[in-house]
Amino acid sequence: MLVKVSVKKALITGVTGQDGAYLLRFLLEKGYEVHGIRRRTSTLSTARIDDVYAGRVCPQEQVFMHYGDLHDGVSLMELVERIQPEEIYHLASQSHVQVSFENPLATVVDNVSGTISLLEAARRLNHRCRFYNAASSEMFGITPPPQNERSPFHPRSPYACSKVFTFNQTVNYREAYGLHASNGILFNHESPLRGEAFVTRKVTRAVGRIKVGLQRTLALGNLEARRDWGYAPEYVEAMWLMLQQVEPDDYVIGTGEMHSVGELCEMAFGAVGLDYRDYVVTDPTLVRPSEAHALCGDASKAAATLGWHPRTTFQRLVEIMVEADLELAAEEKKLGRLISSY
Ligand code: NAP
Ligand code: F7E
Repeated sequence: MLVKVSVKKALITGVTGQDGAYLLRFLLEKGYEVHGIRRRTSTLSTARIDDVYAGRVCPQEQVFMHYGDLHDGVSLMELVERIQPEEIYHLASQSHVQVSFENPLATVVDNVSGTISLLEAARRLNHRCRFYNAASSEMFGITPPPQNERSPFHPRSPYACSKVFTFNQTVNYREAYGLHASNGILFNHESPLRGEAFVTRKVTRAVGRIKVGLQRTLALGNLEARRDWGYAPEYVEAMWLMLQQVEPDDYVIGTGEMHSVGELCEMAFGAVGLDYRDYVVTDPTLVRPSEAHALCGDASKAAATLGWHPRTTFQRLVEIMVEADLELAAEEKKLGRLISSY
């Protein structure tokens, strides 16, 4: 007689993004049945997960994709009700800080309303569902580093303001309804799957193209800004660990090390024997109206409670990204055309 072993069901919003793609693989490896929410876009946005989706990474009955959009609360709630996930990882958001200055309303409305709809949907599952909210180190803004769970928020962009709201809303659902809802206050985390509009990937992509002769200069904004950059696959593990705890809580996740954008350039260009000062130009239009100047995470609570520790150094992270983007650039050169990445 065949006995059907029940597997845990997880729902990931933002499954087509950097973190969604790593979390999807992580949960599949743990044996979860994973449901992902993607939105309809005129050009396909599933490149990061196509190998999974096509059934090459896992059996197709282990992964399911659904259309949904952050501003369509009705369909989000209907999806949660239908899927009945034990864990929701809410990662979808307009996640680009600079863009949030240009599209403040869309950023805030989507980020905030999507989170409320999902929290409300989780609440209606009557304690059968745990909830992870992707909060952000950007919430600390100009609070001096190092920042931890007790540091005050001083958001410096529409994006950061929206994340403060979702953070508080998540805490409120925990306190008001006893929902197992946790906030991950993640500092910047990067990888070869990082979107090309974020500074690490913008730099490593340019390094690859400049090295093979396909690009001459790289325009950047504020070279003085300092960030705590970690390796994304390790950060999705922290999300999962938060939902495995008996009690829900909020955790800072970061490496505790901070570097400037200038140092990032020095290391990335240096990795292929180039001096960034010969290629990087500054463009005032890329400087933000207000900036979070220095962010550095003190993740000692996550270390003590979750047993989470960063493993990849900044130097190794930069090497991983430069190596991947050198390969991509070499492929572009061979094909004679730009390969649109993420
Ligand atoms: P990302 O690569 O920009 O991915 C964002 C995801 O959200 C994509 O799947 C995107 O879909 C989806 N999305 C955006 N707007 C949507 C909408 N209106 N409806 C449905 N889906 C929508 O971001 P990430 O780096 O993976 O980050 C994941 C989450 O963590 C985000 O909430 C981000 O704000 C937060 N966070 C990130 C970092 C970091 O350093 N990466 C640090 C702290 C917090 P498309 O693919 O269709 O665009
Ligand atoms: O900028 C400076 C820029 O866009 C980092 C998101 O995942 O992490 C990310 O937000 C720094 C900033 O990331 C350029 O001014 C200089 O100081 O890579 P970024 P971010 O703004 O820190 C947080 C934790 C999130 O939550 C967000 O979702 O680099 N910078 N020149 C530049 N940044 C960009 N993008 N482009 C430049 O040309």
